[in-house]
Amino acid sequence: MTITITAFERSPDGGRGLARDMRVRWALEEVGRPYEVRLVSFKQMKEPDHLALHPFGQIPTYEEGDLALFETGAIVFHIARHNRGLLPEDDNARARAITWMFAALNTVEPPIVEREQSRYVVGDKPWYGELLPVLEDRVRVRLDQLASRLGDAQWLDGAFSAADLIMVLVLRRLEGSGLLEEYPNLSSYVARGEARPAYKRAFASQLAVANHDRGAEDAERQ
Ligand SMILES: N[C@@H](CCC(=O)N[C@@H](CS)C(=O)NCC(=O)O)C(=O)O
Repeated sequence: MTITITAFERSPDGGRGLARDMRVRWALEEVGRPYEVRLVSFKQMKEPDHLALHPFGQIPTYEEGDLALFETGAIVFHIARHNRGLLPEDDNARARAITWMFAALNTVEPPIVEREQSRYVVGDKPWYGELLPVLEDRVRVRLDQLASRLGDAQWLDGAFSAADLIMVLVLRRLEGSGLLEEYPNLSSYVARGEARPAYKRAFASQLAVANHDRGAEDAERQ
């Protein structure tokens, strides 16, 4: 059955792999499932056809036959359940990997996104200079804890799993902040994720969309 995901027609990150379709692309690449991508504009994302797939008008979505899903945690979990390679076979190890998926999304991602969004939401306020260090310290609390749990391990709990896939991409959202660099073991962990062939294929496919877009803009200017 064909798998179709949605992604930004014009990703605000210009193809740096920070948009959340990257999670789904990487998961599909890890398990060797081909997929199609439907690109949507910001306008289309808020229109009824897309809202029927995603109640919050966001990307990515995932369609496979009669099934339509939204929320990257649920999508990656679905892919991992139905294909080998992203979750351990052993019941307890699987439960622990799922726990880490939730931890990445519910415990580590929120302060990272809060810090990132603050610039867009209140970046022009006179008190922003005082707020930012507070938000950064909230991120550091989680990074301290994560770094101390990860220690010298390669992955969060034994072999690479869907939890690492999500955690690596959550941590990548800190790019440019300098925060990740304060934690050498977390930086190496992210680099290990980025070195995986499936990651590289997923990254290249989302970058190709941005490059195509840039090519079209250049052609328009000429
Ligand atoms: N919790 C959702 C977040 C989805 C999300 O924030 N998507 C962003 C792109 S990375 C989006 O569509 N932003 C545009 C908007 O919210 O209007 C998930 O993990 O799928």
